[in-house]
Amino acid sequence: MSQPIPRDEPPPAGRAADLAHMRRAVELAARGHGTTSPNPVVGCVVLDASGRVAGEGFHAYAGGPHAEVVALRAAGERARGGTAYVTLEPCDHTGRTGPCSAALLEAGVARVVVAVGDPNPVAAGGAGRLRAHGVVVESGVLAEEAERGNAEWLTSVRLGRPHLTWKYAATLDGRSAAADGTSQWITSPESRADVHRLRAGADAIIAGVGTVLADDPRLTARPSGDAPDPGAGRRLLRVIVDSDGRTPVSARVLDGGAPTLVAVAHDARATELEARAKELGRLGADGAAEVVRLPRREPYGIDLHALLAELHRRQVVSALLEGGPTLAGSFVREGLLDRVVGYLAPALLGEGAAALGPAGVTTIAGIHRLELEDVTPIGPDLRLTARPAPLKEK
Ligand code: AOF
Ligand code: ZN
Repeated sequence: MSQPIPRDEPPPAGRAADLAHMRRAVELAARGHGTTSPNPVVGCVVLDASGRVAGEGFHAYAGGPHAEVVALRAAGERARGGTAYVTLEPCDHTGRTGPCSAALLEAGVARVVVAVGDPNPVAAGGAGRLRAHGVVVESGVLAEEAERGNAEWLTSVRLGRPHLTWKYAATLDGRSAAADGTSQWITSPESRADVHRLRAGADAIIAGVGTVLADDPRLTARPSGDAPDPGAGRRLLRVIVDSDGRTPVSARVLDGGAPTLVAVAHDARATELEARAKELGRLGADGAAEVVRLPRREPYGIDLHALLAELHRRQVVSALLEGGPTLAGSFVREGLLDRVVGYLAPALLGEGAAALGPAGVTTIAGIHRLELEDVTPIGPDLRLTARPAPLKEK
């Protein structure tokens, strides 16, 4: 049943059209997902004065033209007197490219509809400048969808740390390893291929040293099937949380195939590791390794907040946490998780390690509640995507 429309809202046709065009802009923005880091994903639709679509655009890679500029170019003279729908407030600064506020003014756009305000203090202010020049600006249209599509970048700018996704694979009874510790291939090849797509969309993969010692993973993103080459133009940073410097110098993560950061505690003995990092540096490998020393903090070994701050400094906007129930539990306990992606195989173990280690919950009142965002069958498995439930307002 439809609700009566309050008098102060725009006419239904106008509002429905606004939502439809913004939905399209959000769709366009998503095309840049995985290639714009450390910049946001942004989409833009420009209408002519009579309301017909005149141009579309999205931001494709950092340093490239902004979504507004791409759409305005496509629209040309038809933008005059028209409307622009943008998923993020137009920028008002000259960075790698010129200000979009100025481009919109020059094109003669009469109305700008924005989904989400720009939290980046350096670039924000576009809405204000447009209004000051007589352009009608409306904000908050389809904000929730646009926020979700840009969650990584918005988190990184707002919180000053990378957006963190924890990925795990488990049986239906929530176990990631059998009683003897064997853990390979719980989920299907289809799920494993999907994980590579996840990795390809991230700037860094984080794993604990326990995983390195147990499985010696490569932690790279391999292209799979018809997926586009995920390595194109960007190297995924491998991050090993290794407070005591136990990563063997022969580990695959130190093979020089991709850059690696080994995070050890400030007082760790890591002479051999540091020597290996120097050696990789001399080879001039794309896969240089670095040992970084961070404050020690029990019970985790290193201070996880300091680790994320270090990654933020290195322009890691989104990180994927893999490997290590203990490490994952620690991040949950610290409230540092933004998304959970679980691959559940229709199988049972009955014994063996749980997917998540201690997460600071001792009684049911402390449960970490999540909200499901998506449920998709992947081959014979199920992929669940969830995020922490927003705190209820009192
Ligand atoms: C983008 N693409 O479509 C829009 C952005 O590094 P720059 O000079 O390209 O500027 C990046 C800032 O511009 C970015 O942090 C955001 O605040 C704003 N808008 N950025 O990369 C776009 N519209
Ligand atoms: Zn811009």
